[in-house]
Amino acid sequence: MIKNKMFCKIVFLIVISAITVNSASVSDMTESSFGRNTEGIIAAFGDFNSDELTDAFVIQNASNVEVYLAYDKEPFLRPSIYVCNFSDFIITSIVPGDYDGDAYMDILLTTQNIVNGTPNYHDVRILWGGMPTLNCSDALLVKVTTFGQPLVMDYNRDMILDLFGLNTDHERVFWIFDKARTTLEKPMGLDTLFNEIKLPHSHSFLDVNNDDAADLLVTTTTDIEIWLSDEPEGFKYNNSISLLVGHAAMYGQALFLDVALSGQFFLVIPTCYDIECMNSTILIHDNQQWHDLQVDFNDGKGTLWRFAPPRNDTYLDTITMRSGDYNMDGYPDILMTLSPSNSNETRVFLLHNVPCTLPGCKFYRTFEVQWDKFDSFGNSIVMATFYDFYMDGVLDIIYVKKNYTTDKHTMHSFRNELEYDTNFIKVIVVTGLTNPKIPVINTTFYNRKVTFGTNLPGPKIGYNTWSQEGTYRTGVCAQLPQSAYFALQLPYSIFGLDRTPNFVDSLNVGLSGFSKSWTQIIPNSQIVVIPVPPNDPSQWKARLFVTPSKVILKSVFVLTAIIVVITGCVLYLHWKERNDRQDIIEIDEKTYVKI
Ligand SMILES: [Ca+2]
Ligand SMILES: [Ca+2]
Ligand SMILES: [Ca+2]
Ligand SMILES: [Ca+2]
Repeated sequence: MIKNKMFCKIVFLIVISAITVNSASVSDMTESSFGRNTEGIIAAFGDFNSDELTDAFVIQNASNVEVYLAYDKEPFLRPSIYVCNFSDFIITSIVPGDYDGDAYMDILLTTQNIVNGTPNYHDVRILWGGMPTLNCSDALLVKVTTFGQPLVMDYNRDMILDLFGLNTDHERVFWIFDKARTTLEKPMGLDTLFNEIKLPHSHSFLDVNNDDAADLLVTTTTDIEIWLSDEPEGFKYNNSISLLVGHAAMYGQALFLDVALSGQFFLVIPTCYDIECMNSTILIHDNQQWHDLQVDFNDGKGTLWRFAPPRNDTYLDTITMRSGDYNMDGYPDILMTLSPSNSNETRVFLLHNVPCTLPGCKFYRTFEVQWDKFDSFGNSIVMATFYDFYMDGVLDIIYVKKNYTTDKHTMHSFRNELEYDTNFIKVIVVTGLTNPKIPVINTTFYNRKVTFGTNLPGPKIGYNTWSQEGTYRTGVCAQLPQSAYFALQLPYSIFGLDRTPNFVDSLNVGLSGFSKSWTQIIPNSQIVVIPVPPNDPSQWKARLFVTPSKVILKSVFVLTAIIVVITGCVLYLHWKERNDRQDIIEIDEKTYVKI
């Protein structure tokens, strides 16, 4: 009997140790993300084939566009049949979205001619979606030509995406698309009264005055103009935030972030006080005045770092912060490309959003550079951005490395392994457009008839909740407020809820001047909000996909393993006992015979 118990114990220990080993793995996940197809640069994200998995749009050899479809198994991003190779122009940016209102995602390309191309002039071409393959000849037609890349937004709240930018005469205009695939150019007007647009610009499309309609924020060389949306069509100039603070020499791309987890957007902008960025900092506007976040760029090993000074190179032509909540505490962190002060080498770093505790703090949060976190990436990294490979609400990282000898770029990825289990909600607001021609498709989660539509810029998504300790928490995110110059924003919002396993009290979505709240949201769920019809929020729907958290999955696994082991032990002991009894009976019989 003792022997049997020992046997069971050993089996049990083996099972437990197998589970523990299984949970420890390597952080570099390039192979499991891209397989061998690493060449190219990431240009945008969007669910091209309507299967709820966010696909990536990749530019290869400067002139080819390829959709890397997302899968729930390795490799997570794979090249697809959606590919076009062009020869007479280079692709400067990609913005996926629905530009003809047929519910299928189209691919907007901005391009420059290889021969006679002029810097800053971009031709806009659209590859229409909904075909079994891409019809590459769609791109022969130049829809419009813009000075600087256009901002993708929705001018007239019809869910068909439109553009804002400068035309070839350098006038501010909107280009409005319709179901007939025609383009209407509408001037913004009053050009002469305003400052010159900064290029590369960081225009944004998000609601800043809390009326649930996305406003237009225009970046000029000296300020940020706020144009409010107060009617179904168009924008009215309201005020400007001056950028003239402390004699800065150069500004990077502006971002609007809920930096302090207060349910309010703050304008954050990377700034250099000299053209070599030797004195770099991040400024925040608290809606009254500017504050220097006093980010420490000294790595503690004797090197002073700076923002990579803009140069004529992919991803490096402007200073860009890409935001995402890396440690799931609710506060948005940022990824940035930095250079040491003594060379032009570039590397990427995570800047953690932390409380500001120094005596000189003017604002209650700041960013702290994590110097060692991405040591494994090595040098010549030109860009890093967030992407959720495992669809578990934890943001992993895609980074791009440049080989300066071959002039080629390769894509790599890094798995974000949090040591603790955190909770999140992931929200995507789609256009809600439908098309009767769309057949039944097999999705990851279930079979359904229609797509819910595609990437939508402009919605405001917020939540309110009480933590277990009784503290109030509120957060807000803008969906796809920027799309030009490799902003690489994800089409969904992830709210890190830290370790709060409670229901989220309310989730609010604001769009086109209307809003709706949903209450008692289960954490660790992905919510698809379908705002149909846009002007009647009582009919808006939220579809919920629950992602079991790592702890629950592990518990289920451990429980199953224990049950298997115990059942095995019971069966073995039962068999053993029957055998032993048989022996006793036989012995008894022999003994009886002898007697
Ligand atoms: Ca997809
Ligand atoms: Ca379309
Ligand atoms: Ca529109
Ligand atoms: Ca964070």
